[in-house]
Order: sequence, then structure tokens, then C-alpha cells
Amino acid sequence: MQKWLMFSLFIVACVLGVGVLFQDISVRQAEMAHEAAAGPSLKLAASNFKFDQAEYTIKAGEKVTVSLINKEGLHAVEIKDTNVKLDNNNKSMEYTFDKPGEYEIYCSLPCGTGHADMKAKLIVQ
Ligand SMILES: [Cu+2]
Repeated sequence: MQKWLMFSLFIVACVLGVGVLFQDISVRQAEMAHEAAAGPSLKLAASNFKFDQAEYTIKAGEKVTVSLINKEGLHAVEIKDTNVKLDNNNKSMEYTFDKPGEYEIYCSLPCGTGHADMKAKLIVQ
């Protein structure tokens, strides 16, 4: 009798486990499909007082979704020689970088002691 109970519990646990696994996979697939449909993106995550990468690389001539993520502190971002300007009220925009080259990404909001060094490089290929 107890064996059967243990066995049924085991089966129930397996079914639940497999269910959770499949649910997780389908959620991840949906996220990936969404990202693919959204096209190339340039995510600039800002903290005190740096961006998450020293260099970002994108392709020229493609419409890119540029977004600012304030991970720590309050920062705004501009990319020199382009019209890209983002802040906490306007966190993302679409922009096409037509001219290959190197661009300076910098924080445009006086945010504290490390503000002047809050720079990164954008390489448009
Ligand atoms: Cu700043």
C-alpha cells in the first residue's frame, strides 16, 4: 500500500517537474523571438561612474534601438556627433548610424565625483 503511495507521489513529482521545465523553455523561446523581431539593439547600462562596457560595437546603416538603463545613480547619455540623447524620462530611441567610425558615449547629467570620466566608445563598423 505504502509502495503505491510513494510511487504515485513520484509520478506526480515527475509530471510537475517536466511541466515546469517546458514552461520555462517556452517563456525563453518567446523572449528570444521578441528580441529577434526587435532588431539590433545598443543597451547602455550606467552605474556610478561608468557604463557596463568600455566599448560597444554595432553595424553601420542598421536601425538600432538605443537604450539607457540606470543601474545605479541617475545618469543621462549622449553620443557625440549624433542625435542620440537619452535620459530617465526618455530611455530609448531608434537611430541609424550611417557613418562608420568611433563615437564618444558620455554621461550628460552631472552625476557626481566620477562624472567627467563617465565615457565609453561606440564603434560603428
Ligand atoms: Cu554623469
